[in-house]
Amino acid sequence: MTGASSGFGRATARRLASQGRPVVAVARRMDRLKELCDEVPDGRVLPLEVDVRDQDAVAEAFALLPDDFADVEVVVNNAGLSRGFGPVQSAAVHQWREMVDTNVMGQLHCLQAVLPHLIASGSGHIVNIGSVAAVYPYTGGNVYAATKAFTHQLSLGLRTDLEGTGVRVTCIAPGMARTGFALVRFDGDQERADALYRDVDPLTAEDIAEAVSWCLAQPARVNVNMIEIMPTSQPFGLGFRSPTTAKG
Ligand code: NDP
Ligand code: 8X3
Repeated sequence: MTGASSGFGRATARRLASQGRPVVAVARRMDRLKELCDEVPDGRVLPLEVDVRDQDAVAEAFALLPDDFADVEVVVNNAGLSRGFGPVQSAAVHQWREMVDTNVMGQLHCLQAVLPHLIASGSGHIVNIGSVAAVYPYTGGNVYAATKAFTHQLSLGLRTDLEGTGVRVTCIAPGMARTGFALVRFDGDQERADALYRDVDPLTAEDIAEAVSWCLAQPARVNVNMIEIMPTSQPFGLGFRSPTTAKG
């Protein structure tokens, strides 16, 4: 489970551990991962401080998993972020690089580390977290949305590459959810993050944990390719209403 220190990842790790699954919880903030471990009894969560952008660190972490956690059956590729909200013509290159390195390369590093094991086992399930941003554009979404479109297409591509292996691939595309996501996007500006959700009753991290859990629970013959989940109050990309529209 990558990105297990917050939001979807944390809720999903909690959910899967409560079902008796051993969970390898990956993120950079060890203090948060330790909090997660404290919430889950019986040592079912193994906290691993790994930056998914670091290919060698990801490979090493997987290769050195202790016996109780080594038989990986499910990979939830969830670690990801957005930086900035400006139009592409005025964006900062370092923000693009961080999003691409995390959302695109990070996912690939995790896949590379774990796929040989899943294929050898003849089963397993990869769940990639995409986004409605990949499908419904909004101003300022540009590069972030494109990294998520990568995830959607990669998921379909994986399905073809893994034909006959027994390994399943699912992409879940959530809409607006109140997690740490907006705070990261706005570099810790809580007021801006809160403003994003003002007119929306957003999804919760638990809503997405429930979707992941449901996909995993399907019989082995069933592959859920894609689930798109938006808040009821979000019919558009990012739920934006222009001031004019909002007033009617
Ligand atoms: P959070 O900010 O709450 O969680 C993001 C998680 O990703 C954190 O655990 C963070 O851990 C981890 N992470 C980020 N960078 C790295 C890295 N380099 N290495 C390892 N872990 C990393 O946001 P969400 O839970 O909302 O986001 C989870 C996923 O869902 C993301 O891929 C996001 O794009 C996607 N998403 C979010 C939506 C939303 O509205 N919230 C909607 C649609 C998709 P740490 O900082 O400790 O490393
Ligand atoms: C995050 C959803 O709409 O805030 O992927 O970009 S959105």
